[in-house]
Amino acid sequence: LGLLNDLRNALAVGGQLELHYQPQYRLADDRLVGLEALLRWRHPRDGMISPGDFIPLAERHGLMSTLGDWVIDQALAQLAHWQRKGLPEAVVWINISAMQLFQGDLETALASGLARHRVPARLLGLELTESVLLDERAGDIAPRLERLRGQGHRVAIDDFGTGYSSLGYLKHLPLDKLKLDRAFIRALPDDRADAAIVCAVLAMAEGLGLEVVAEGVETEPQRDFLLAQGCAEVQGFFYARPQPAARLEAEWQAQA
Ligand code: G
Ligand code: G
Ligand code: NA
Ligand code: MN
Repeated sequence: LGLLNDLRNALAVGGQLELHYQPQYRLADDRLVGLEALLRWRHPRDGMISPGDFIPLAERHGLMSTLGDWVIDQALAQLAHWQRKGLPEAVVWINISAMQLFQGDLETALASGLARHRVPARLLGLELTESVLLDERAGDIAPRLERLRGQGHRVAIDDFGTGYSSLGYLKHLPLDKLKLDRAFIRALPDDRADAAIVCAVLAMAEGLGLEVVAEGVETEPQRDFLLAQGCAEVQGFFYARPQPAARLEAEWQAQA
């Protein structure tokens, strides 16, 4: 397992892992209001390796806590840097894997990182997929989410609508936001079924007091449809790809 050893090495020596950031915009005024942090591995021999390929490896071999802690620390260091530069406030959202919830101590890793970097918890959002929420190894998730939100973090459901889960959890879990999966956005505005699903989710979210961000917005007609239906926020290639932090700063500063 060469790749596994390479990943161990990357975590030990540093310099190969990076976070890229994909902006999220508020449709009402086109302001950048959030950024999703996405892990990238620049392998010294094989080039960029997708997290879809190495995160499952990390999970299988007990490296996910270390990798997850690295993501938390890196995102907070970046937030602290942006605070010092005086950039407008935006929430950085990190992806939390199932392993991070049922191994290791996520609350402690977050709390010590926030203290070390002097960043307020409200600026670090947590994205969890439905499958993570319903993984029974994670135990009773509601009190854990309650504690994370008690620390000040915001919590979003990632890939909402694709998890084969009942809607009942929306009643019981303390949540802030739904990330509408890009599967429902792709064929907008023409596909009547997708349009109906998107409108229904927007209405439901409003009734539940949840925010919505639409993922995978790639075209202007998709954007126009979402705006017309009252979707608050968007993320996708139409606006921006995930990119290194430094590359974002000029555009972001310009809106201050
Ligand atoms: O960026 P890309 O589309 O290659 O991401 C592939 C998958 O990897 C996505 O499902 C994304 O959520 C996940 N991913 C990216 N970065 C992280 C991370 O820091 N932690 C976890 N747990 N998953 C991540
Ligand atoms: O599973 P998750 O939603 O975390 O996956 C996020 C990934 O989705 C990012 O790594 C990014 O590369 C990808 N992504 C972001 N915007 C778009 C988009 O507009 N179209 C497509 N096809 N993928 C996107
Ligand atoms: Na995500
Ligand atoms: Mn998603």
